[in-house]
Amino acid sequence: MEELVAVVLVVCMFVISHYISAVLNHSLDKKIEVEFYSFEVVNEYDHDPNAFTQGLVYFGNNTLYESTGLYNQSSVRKVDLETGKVEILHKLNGSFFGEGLTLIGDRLFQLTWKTKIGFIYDKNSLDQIGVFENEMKEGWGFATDGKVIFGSDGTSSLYEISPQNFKVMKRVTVKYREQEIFSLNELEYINGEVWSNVFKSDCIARISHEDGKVLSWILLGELRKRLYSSGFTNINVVNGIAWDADNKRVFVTGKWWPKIYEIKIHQFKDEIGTTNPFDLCRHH
Ligand SMILES: [Ca+2]
Repeated sequence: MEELVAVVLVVCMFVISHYISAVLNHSLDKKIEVEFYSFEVVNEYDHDPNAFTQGLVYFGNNTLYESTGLYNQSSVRKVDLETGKVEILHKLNGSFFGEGLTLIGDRLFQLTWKTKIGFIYDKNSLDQIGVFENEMKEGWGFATDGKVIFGSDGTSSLYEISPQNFKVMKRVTVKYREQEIFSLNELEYINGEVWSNVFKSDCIARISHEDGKVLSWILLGELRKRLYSSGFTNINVVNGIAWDADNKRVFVTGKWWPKIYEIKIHQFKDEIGTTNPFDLCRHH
């Protein structure tokens, strides 16, 4: 009888140890599923500290286009990257709150926050040459791959919008694992991914626009902390991503930030994959 008990015990231990190792392997798989990136600052440039940045686009020749928000203060502007000088500024009517901005060909498309009205400008003069109606709930972020416009409206939706008639052609729900990611804000299309600032967080979500899956996170909290510790205590949230495709440069800034940063990102090497990204991204 004792022998039987011993055999049963051995079998049980064998089964349990296999079960534990299967669970561990499973969580190990999950660990490498999501990637996290830190960054280094390659260059920093002056940025108008009164610009409540809502949209940032790189054009070429060190030229940026920027959309700024707040009622009675909204604008679209052409900015020299290296000096921070605002070369052309078009003020919006005070009842409009400027939001996302994107450039297709010679035309800039700017969202406004709650009106569902957007404006079209000539990129050279910033003269307003048209208006469009936006079907999203609100206007938050805009970006393009040159064919479609990607849009965000502060929810967990990422939209594909026709640049011809501004109809929504596709909508995906953005999720990290099974959790919806809300407050998608300023956007940029980079190497097939849509990068999105997440409002009131210090992170950029790198999103697959095919299915809305968050592929990885870039943690920018140190940038904001760096500005705070340099005495810039009036700054608002991280917002603004621009991409120089020719020279592979990423630029980021924030609302009322006195600087625009060119960053290079680095994948985390340590075992951080099981950490909740919301702890890492929280606006401290
Ligand atoms: Ca952008």
